[in-house]
Amino acid sequence: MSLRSVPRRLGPRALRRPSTCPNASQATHRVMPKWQTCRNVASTPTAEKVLFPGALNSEFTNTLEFLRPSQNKAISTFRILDQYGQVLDKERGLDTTDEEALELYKHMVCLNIMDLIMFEAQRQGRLSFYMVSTGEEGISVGSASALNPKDTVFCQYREAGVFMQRGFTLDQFMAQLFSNVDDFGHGRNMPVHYGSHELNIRTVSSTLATQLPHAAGAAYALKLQNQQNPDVEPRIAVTYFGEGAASEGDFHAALNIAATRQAPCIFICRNNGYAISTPTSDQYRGDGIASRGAGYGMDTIRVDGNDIFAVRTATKEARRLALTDGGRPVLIEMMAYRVGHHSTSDDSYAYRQKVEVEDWKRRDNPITRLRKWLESRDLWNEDNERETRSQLRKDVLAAFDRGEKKKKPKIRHAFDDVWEKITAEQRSHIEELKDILTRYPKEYDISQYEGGLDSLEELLEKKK
Ligand SMILES: Cc1ncc(C[n+]2csc(CCOP(=O)(O)OP(=O)(O)O)c2C)c(N)n1
Ligand SMILES: [Mg+2]
Repeated sequence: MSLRSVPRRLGPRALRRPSTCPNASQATHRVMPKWQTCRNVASTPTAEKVLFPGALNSEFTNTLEFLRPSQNKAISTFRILDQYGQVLDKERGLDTTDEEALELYKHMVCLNIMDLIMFEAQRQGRLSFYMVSTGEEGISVGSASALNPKDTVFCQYREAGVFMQRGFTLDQFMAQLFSNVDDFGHGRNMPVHYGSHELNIRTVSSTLATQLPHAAGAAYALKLQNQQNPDVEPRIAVTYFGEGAASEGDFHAALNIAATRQAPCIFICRNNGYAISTPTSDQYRGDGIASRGAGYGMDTIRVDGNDIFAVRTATKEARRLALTDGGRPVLIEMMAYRVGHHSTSDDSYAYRQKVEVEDWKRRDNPITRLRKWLESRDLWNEDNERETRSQLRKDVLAAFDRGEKKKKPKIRHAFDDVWEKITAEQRSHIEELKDILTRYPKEYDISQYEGGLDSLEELLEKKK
């Protein structure tokens, strides 16, 4: 999806052309919303509407009135199920079959079990780091289930459910978490930085919000591709981020470029109330993150993240909107509460009351809400719950065992994939590393690395 893959006709010159002018490339702007077209006049004596280029649809007024967002009604939160798992609008019904609901439920439970096991395993010193999704399983699993598997996804780090729903296996999770020989990243990332080329999910990056401009750019490239290949099923880009990440400059740059370029991108914010120890009350004064979508001229909705049906329906509709009129971005703010600690490096009771967390655990969460719905339809009962949990626990532990036992990736991967041929500087680093590893065998147990020291030899030979 680099610019180089865009044909000349739609190349950099077309990208630079302002999209608001009628003479802009026909190919890139076949369908234009009316309000975007250029005005050739600054004003007319009888004009009722502002004709300044910066605010095209504003009417004149002689009332001196400031916008006071604090006096507006807060943006509503869309839900389909109430807290007791009952469908609120019986006529509207559901767009999820019983089989799909059961599959979603099992994925959420599996994720929850994996989280419990891996969190404990980190405490035992068996892996270096972990992050749980507790309380947010419905957002990741539900939204992923409403996308096309070919849509390209850019995650933050608390969306293991997206990977699980798309088919990332327990062995693949474990390979990344234990940095073993099967890890797609060759052990070069810290745990929970999953990625899968096959599943169209770009690798997680620690640097907050960098995934947002990446997604906006990918969406713009997809817009061009969708237009060039009308016979191929159109695709969109989707990105996930926390409300804390929305305080980064990259958030604003991404939303703005996606809006001005009308790129088919869904921005999914998981608003879980905290950015590590910073509560939302210290992060912003406005109405959550949804109000910002409106500011960027974007279709926006706020959704109850504890209601997986609402998450699915909103995501499906967002996808439809994202592909309407040649493309447009959509923002979804999914409301949740971060039940777990931020990560295994955090103790959240240092900055929030335990009772607050216990209260949320009891009050509402996506797993119990769906379970209540399943039970009300006789699709689930206590026996199913016990058997499923026991089986999933066995599956996770078996994958854990396999993953932990496997060898580590070749040491040479520490130097691979940077330059085509190793540089003189890299060569000296490799030789120095080899020397240290040879001299201090007690400190560095290289037997656990595939190929031991030979892989460094291999690299020095191959890349001459
Ligand atoms: C650019 C950058 N700044 C700071 C951090 C440190 N950091 C890691 S996670 C995090 C909080 C993010 O909160 P949020 O986006 O709400 O996601 P959540 O953890 O709640 O899912 C911070 C500040 C970072 N990784 N990158
Ligand atoms: Mg957060």
